[in-house]
Amino acid sequence: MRNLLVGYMGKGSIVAGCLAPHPPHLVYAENPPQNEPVSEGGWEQLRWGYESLRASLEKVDYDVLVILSPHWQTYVGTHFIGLEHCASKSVDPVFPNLFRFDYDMNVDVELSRAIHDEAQSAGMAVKMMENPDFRVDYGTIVSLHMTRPAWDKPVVVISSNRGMSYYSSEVMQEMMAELGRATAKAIEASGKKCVLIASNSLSHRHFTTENDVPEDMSKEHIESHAMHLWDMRIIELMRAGKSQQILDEMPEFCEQAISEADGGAFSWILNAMGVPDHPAILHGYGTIIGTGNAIMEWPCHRWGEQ
Ligand code: 2X7
Ligand code: FE2
Repeated sequence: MRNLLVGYMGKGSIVAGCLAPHPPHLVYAENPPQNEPVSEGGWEQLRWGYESLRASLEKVDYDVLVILSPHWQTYVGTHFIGLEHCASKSVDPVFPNLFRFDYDMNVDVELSRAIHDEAQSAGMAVKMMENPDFRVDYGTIVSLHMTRPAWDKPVVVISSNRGMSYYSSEVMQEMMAELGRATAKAIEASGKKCVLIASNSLSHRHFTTENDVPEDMSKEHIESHAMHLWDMRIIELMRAGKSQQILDEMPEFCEQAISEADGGAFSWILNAMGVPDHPAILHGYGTIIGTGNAIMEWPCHRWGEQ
């Protein structure tokens, strides 16, 4: 008898989406064994926010973490890590005093390739990254570590094609909408349950000098009132489920708040989730060297039940 199900999986899903910022200060403050520098803590509100996100994700059944980081910058198309295993030391180029981290991750190359192929079919410029000496960017590593420090789930790592820097915010948004739809389509066909991570800060104006004690919290605050107003506006929109309005305001947000959403991760995740009108959960907010950072969760796995 012929098995008609062979070759067709289907019914995979995005079970949660997360906004998971990646300042290396968070890992430094946690003092995990993988990181060389030692701290006295700091940025607790954000680290408690991550604790709350992790507790929430503990209740979710999932197979893979899919992440897009603005620090893996590829100017000719969107790239996907195509190596089964990546392990090395990551040193932050701006904060080598805070982040020298031994990472070790397994990649779901099958799913990476499936998203790559869907994006290619939609007309996007894409590439599987297969250089065995490739060093994973610290944005990817910090967000993955803070979301799941056990490093026991395979990951899909997607680059930022810098559409905004190279063309315009409108082009960036168009490309991330396409990539988001391709991501959702490939995940559905894969049969896998995925947690998506957009690795970026909100407002991104930062201090230009560092204190002698980086974790001295008496020196930490938002860079300006204007940045605070933008951060609160975007958080309220997420909490109200107004994803379309966020996408509509994205060009002004990126320009006026110098937002790290310029890398496309935020637009990508909203589109992958189908531009949800369901509210996101705020797990934490805080500043790091003046930048605004929110830890958010869209609990997509619950939406079918409502
Ligand atoms: O990459 C970052 C960031 N996005 C924000 C603050 C501090 C450092 O690194
Ligand atoms: Fe960053």
